[in-house]
Amino acid sequence: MTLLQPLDVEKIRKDFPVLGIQMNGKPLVYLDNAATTQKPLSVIEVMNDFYHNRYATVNRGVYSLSQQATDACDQVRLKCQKFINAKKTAEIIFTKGTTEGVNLVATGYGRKFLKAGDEVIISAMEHHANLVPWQQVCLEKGAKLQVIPMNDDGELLMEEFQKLLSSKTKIVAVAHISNALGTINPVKEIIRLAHQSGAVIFIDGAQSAAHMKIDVQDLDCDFFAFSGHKTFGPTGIGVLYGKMEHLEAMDPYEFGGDMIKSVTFTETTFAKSPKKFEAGTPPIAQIIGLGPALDYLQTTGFDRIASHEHELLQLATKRLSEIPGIKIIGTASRKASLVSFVADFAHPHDIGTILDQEGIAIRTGQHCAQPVMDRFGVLATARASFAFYNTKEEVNFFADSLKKVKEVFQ
Ligand code: 7TS
Repeated sequence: MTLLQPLDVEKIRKDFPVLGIQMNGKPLVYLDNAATTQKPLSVIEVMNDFYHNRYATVNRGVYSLSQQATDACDQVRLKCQKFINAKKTAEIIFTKGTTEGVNLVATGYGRKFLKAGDEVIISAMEHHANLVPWQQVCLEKGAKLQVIPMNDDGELLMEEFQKLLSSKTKIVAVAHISNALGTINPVKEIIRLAHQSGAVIFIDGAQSAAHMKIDVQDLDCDFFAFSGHKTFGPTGIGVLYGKMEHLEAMDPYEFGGDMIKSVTFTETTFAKSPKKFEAGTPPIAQIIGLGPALDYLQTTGFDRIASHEHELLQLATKRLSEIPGIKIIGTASRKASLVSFVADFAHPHDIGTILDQEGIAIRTGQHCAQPVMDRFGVLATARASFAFYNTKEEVNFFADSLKKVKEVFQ
């Protein structure tokens, strides 16, 4: 066995300028990575350079500036293909983010193929982005939305999932990792079971793509979506992967320029994927910014990222468990590096506000997962979510500051 070279976190932090700023007179401790991640210089600089020196539209111009921008975007599509090990670049669709990826499939696939009496299965821990689009298409089509329940640790009940599956099941849509609980779902098994029932399966990879190696061919999922801004890239760009056979069968999601083969006043024929799903001028600078973000993750290495983040999770879990009155919500045996918690001494919002005075950024609220809050009987939680650039010192400072919050309220 080869020993894993640990991450040089101090060196990494220098690549992320915002990590060096002060907030409320204290060094920023950024622990809201499940919401969005900070950007390395390589991303900032490539976008800056594009706007300064290379800006032009794509796909249309005969002039060199536009051709170069088109080539740069094509290169990023290729990078995305390799990043998740898709078979073809035509299976990579640029979206605004995970939310658009779900809507694109719920509309382009769900609206086209679902019929009254069909069933769609989601899980009890979905972000609203992977719940509402399916709920709405089910309402429209007279299909039934079924929900895989979870246990008190925030783990899906796989026996219940098996019971829900039937010949009526047409689509299964599940988060790879829960943003509210941190649970890593057994997606490979979920995909296998869904396929056994003849359903297609959509994986919401918003919380996984920055933390583990994704291999869509190995997973054998039909669709996989993630967001650029959660993978150290720009906002306004995301990736939807779909198996070619589905993309060919699906209807376009939006209509307009750049997605057609021919147009008359009576009819339109559409271009092939990915263009069929990318109407209008794409977010060119954001696509170009996504490239170095994925490079940064690859170069850092997912095995080293996972190992460092797991240490942060263990430390945070231990330190929080030692503070009387704090209850961690989400205690699955396989967890990503985030801790969601409530305290009997303060409301999550007060915790967030006081920690902010210490320069610590955490998210508080329902995390766009209201049914998860209902399941655990809480109105909101406080959530600290870690990335590979966070340090043990930051985790300890966060836990020490929580103790101070407790003193304020007692
Ligand atoms: N799915 C999951 C599991 C998510 O965590 C999020 C965003 C989305 C979908 C939507 O991603 P978007 O990039 O399209 O917005 N989650 C969070 C969060 O936990 N805090 O802010 C956004």
